[in-house]
Amino acid sequence: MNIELRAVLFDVDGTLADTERDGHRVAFNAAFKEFGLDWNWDIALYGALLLVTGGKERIRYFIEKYRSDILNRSDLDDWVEELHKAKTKHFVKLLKHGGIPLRPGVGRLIHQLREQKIKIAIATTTAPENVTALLETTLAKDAPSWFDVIGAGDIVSKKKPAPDIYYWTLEQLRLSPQQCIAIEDSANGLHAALAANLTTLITVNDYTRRQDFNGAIAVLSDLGEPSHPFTEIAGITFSEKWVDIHLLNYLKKR
Ligand code: XBP
Ligand code: MG
Repeated sequence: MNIELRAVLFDVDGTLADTERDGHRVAFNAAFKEFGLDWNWDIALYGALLLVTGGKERIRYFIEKYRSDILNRSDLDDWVEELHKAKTKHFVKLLKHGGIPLRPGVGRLIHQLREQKIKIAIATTTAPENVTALLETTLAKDAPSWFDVIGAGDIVSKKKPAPDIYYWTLEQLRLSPQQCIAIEDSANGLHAALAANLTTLITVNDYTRRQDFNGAIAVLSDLGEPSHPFTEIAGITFSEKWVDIHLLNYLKKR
């Protein structure tokens, strides 16, 4: 469909930066320790738990599956909320102290979109505090204000793979899905974006590489850099080897 690109909707975790294995997972384990719990989400277990989006929802799933004895706590909802707040504190601290870099091509594309007055938005399951910390520690102190819309966490009740966060973000942008493109890293994220009728580009990571990305316009290793070309994994092949506005417009027209 030949409608000019007006906005790019970025997922966060796994897309802007590889935040799960060495970020969120480490923060969850630090919160468990702070709460005196003997829980430890190792890399493999966390990969399985990642199929449940949302940190609070992930904790509850873990309790239901592995610690059902806790289910009869009368204050379970509040306790999970407090545990997740502690995790978010640890994640933000981790970003501010060790830092997790943007993935290849992300900073370059964001700057190019801004220069060419194409709107940029965030549509993520993660908590808003995490988005702010990631943008401030990887781009600039005022980077959150660069984004026309930041749709994050509990702003919607149904999280990915439900399309709600994409519907919400499109409504705030006052744009139709046909005027936009989504960039995601996971099958949950792809399902959410496709259900909102968005053309969706996938860049994979170690946790999502083997997932089913049927319906994506293309599946790439990352957004690429002139010095670090991307690898095509599925979908169309390109002469260009890094994602820029020209390539995004080409993808939208397919
Ligand atoms: C990935 C998620 C999030 C993070 C953890 O979000 O599912 O839950 O794993 O962050 P994205 P919270 O949509 O950016 O891929 O603990 O704040 O939920
Ligand atoms: Mg993601």
